[in-house]
Amino acid sequence: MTENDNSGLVGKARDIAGEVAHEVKAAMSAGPIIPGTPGSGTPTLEEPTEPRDPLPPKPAQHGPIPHSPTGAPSKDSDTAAAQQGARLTTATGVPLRDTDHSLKAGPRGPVLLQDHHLREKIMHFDHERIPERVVHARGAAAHGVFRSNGAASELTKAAFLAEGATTPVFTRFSTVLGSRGSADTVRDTRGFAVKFYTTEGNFDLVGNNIPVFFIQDAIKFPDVIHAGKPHPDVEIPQAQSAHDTFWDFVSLHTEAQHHAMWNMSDRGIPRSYRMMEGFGVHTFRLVNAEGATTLVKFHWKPRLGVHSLTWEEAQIAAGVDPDFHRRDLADAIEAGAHPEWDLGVQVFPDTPEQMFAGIDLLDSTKIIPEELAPVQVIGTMTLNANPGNYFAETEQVAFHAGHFVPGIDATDDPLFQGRLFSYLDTQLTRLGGPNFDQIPINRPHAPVNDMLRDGFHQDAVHTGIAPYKPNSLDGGCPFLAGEDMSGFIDVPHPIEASVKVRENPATFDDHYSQTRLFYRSLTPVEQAHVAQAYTFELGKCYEQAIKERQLQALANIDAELCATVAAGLGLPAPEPTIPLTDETPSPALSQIGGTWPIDGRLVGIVVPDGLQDLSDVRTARDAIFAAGMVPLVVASKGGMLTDGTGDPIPVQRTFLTVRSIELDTILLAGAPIPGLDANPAVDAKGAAPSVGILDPRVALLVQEAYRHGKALGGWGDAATVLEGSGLPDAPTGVYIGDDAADVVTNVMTLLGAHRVWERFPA
Ligand code: HDE
Repeated sequence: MTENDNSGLVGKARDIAGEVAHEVKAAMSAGPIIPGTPGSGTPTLEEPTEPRDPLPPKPAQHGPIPHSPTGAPSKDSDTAAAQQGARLTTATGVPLRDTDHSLKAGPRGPVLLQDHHLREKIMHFDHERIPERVVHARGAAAHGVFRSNGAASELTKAAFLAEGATTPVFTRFSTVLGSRGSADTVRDTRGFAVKFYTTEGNFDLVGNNIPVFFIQDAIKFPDVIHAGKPHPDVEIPQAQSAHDTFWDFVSLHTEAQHHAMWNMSDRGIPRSYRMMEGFGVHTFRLVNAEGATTLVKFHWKPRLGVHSLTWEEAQIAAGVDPDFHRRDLADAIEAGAHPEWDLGVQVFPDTPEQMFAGIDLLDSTKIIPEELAPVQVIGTMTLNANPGNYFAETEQVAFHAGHFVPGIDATDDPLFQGRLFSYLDTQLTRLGGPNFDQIPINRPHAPVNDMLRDGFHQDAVHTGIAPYKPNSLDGGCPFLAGEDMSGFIDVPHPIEASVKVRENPATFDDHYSQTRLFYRSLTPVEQAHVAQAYTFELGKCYEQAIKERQLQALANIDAELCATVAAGLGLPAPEPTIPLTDETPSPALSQIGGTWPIDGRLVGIVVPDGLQDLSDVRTARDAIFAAGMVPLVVASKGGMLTDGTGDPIPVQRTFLTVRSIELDTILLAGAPIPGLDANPAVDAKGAAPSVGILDPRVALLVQEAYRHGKALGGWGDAATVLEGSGLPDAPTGVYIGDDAADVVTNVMTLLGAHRVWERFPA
């Protein structure tokens, strides 16, 4: 079995305890995994001809946990292939002996209309696509489990939040603006949607990685999305906000300024889905067993910390690896580095005015700083398996902000109220009818007896004759639930008696002070990134008036920020039109300054040609695996590295295929001379200062990694690579030693801070 060959692990026993999602880690522990294997079997050179049943999925994959369309547990396996038998058939199960030739009147045709297999095959292919989501079209998802610690059981009667309850989940991350095939690393908000398959029905927490939203009222959603999407005449630019229509809207509709600032910060370019916070954004109402209510905001806190790409990394990745985030998620899970988030709540008393510390809890453009209302952890989510089929699961999953369970309820936030309509409605076109809840990934794990009948794609074969209430013909079934066990009980919350109006409360009027609060809570490095992002985005706008209008908004946020951006645009910085408030910074909003686990991080080991002794490389690989990271060996050409003593070492990347953006850190096992395919004069990856001595692709690797604040390490002649790549003398965050294990230990310490922040000018 080679390093990339996991076939021996297939079929290992899986933990399907009760309803809980699988722990594939046990199966993976048979040996370290270099993720990325395309299938569960190792292919033969010749096309296989001996009939055999479909292969099982890879060890780190499974499908939806099987339930009937109406929520009954099924004995089916979530790892069984949907396709059955060894032979090719039609959709109706008729065996076929030829799928390469149409039925023709003689070898030279014409083709005959009676060829059912031809017509069925083409007809089905023609309809393989469904409409992509109008927003959040591009995404990646994983299965997992949520374990409650019971801390919320005083606040809510929701069964899945009782102490010790474990609940299967399916979580989908996404960008907002781009089409389904767009790049992952664009500057944008990320969706963070979790479906909890609870014993009381499905609960969906459909949030984002940014705690505020562009608009306060759902009626503005089409406006902000039309502004952010590509220009309608030429459909440019794809998946980004650096264009006139976006900034036209944001600078006119200034309640969008706070969210826009978060997008311009490092939060807009996450390093990984695994390293993002998630926010429910709106305020929710919890109801406990006694009927008492509390208002809460939901937060997901990643155990790996919140980390971002640099803007240059994000741009390179969008071209070199547009699948950067989905690959990262799938690979980490396959490598056994199961990402985890703590779910927490900020808790507020449910007072009639629904305000906290002077902040309106119904205004989704506002946060409550964590220093005023700490986040209390109520459980932990672990993502531990990849989907078995992208379309069936990630594409067809249907989240709905109104999928509540008993004990969780909506508030009157006008943004949320509009979502309650939208998420049901959108599925009618996207998933082709009203029965989308019966698609396997959407099926509840609780009994369903709903009196909803028929319609497109009805999967349930309902029995009985009385899908109405009251009835006696079906024995009165279904019966109503008692109040103690029922969802969708509207908490008797008083509504301000008033006349019908189309207006916002006065507490929604301030659009700038929290934007300023966010900016002032960032460290100088993060603030510099914000200024660069505004300068870049506005610099991409064509119209002068739009740049000037947005500069006016920045003047109302922070004079220094405005001046920096104005200087970059070559425009004068305007004076503020409102008095600037003195906001107390919220340190919790900064991403920098701590140390975090490094699970699943990718470590490149660059090995020069002809290294006589590979024992240091083996030592480094073992230490990297032992730390829960993934080593990728990089050499001048593919194949195996051998030194005649230990096991051969497989090469995962060559100087041609590697790029710095996919590596969190680089270890140099010496100084590689130019590979046979290196051509400094024409190589797209550029020439090094020391052409002829050092492979130019390695020099570029080191230069980029250094510029992006990545830790570097090495042994042997590694120091000459640093010099040859043009790094400064005594570079910070670089550890060169004699002992490979010692180098790995030191680089791991640096990696814990995510980047070598000292390298960034503030
Ligand atoms: Fe969404 N949103 N949204 N949204 N949203 C959709 O539903 C909508 C909003 C969010 O991975 C759509 O099934 C309206 C806030 C996520 O499948 C659609 C408004 C937040 C996802 C829709 C909002 C979100 C969606 C498109 C203004 C964060 C992807 C396809 C009132 C709290 C879920 C679909 C997935 C998807 C409507 C605002 C998060 C059209 C009308 C605020 C993560 O129904």
